[in-house]
Amino acid sequence: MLSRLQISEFHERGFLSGGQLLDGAQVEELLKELTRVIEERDRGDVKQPVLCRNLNSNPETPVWQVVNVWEASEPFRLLLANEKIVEEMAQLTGAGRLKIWHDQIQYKPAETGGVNMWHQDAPLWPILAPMTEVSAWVALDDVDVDNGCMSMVPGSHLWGDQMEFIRSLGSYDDMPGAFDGKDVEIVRCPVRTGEVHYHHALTWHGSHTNTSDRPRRAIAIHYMTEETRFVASGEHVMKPFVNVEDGEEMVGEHFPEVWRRG
Ligand SMILES: O=C(O)CCC(=O)C(=O)O
Repeated sequence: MLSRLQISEFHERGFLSGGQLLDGAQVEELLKELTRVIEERDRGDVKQPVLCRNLNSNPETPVWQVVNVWEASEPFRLLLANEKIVEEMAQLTGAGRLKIWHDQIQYKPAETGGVNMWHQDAPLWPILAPMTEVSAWVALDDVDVDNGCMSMVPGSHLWGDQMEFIRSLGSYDDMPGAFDGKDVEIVRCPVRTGEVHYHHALTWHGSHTNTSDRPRRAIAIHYMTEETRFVASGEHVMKPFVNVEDGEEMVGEHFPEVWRRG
């Protein structure tokens, strides 16, 4: 349960540390499951996530991206409806109902993990409207400056869709100190193993390289509320799973409801 102060901090800054969520045994179980899902990714006889791929062409230094691991793993499915997350997500969004848009494992291997370039989530999700989703990002390792923690720009969720400008940045280090007359402050966001961190779908964020000798594994769970509608003109890896018409509420077996008020 978040305090009033934490909720107003989120509305002001566009992100918030939610504190401890999982104990060591729960994290161990999820890490084991992640390893299993990756190892079994080519098997036809076990449930698969929507996407499980190595983004790096060198198999010795993989960068794993797994989308909807919950569809392949019961412990990850249970995490979506974790009592603390959904209660706090309801506080942050004011939702009457919460549904899963999708989840995504972010696994930066030791020493070789690359950059996740600055972005806003919502403009990369053009099949959803309005741009009000909130994500819960759960660390499965201690994530800090050395192994590629996320950075956030406070207040940027109030500046609208600015992906055209963000895309114009040449590299991760090119973020300027000001944009459109506003200060651009970069806040590093370390998150310890088993802790949760929240961010708004319009908050500018990204993460730098992992040059440490430790892996950096985390799962981002992206939540929708009852106000989220399908926009048929957009494209996204989850679009083939949508079974509603343009403008209708996003519902369906691939977008499970995990919380309802009352
Ligand atoms: O884990 C990262 O580096 C970035 C995650 C992210 O972009 C997100 O959760 O929206």
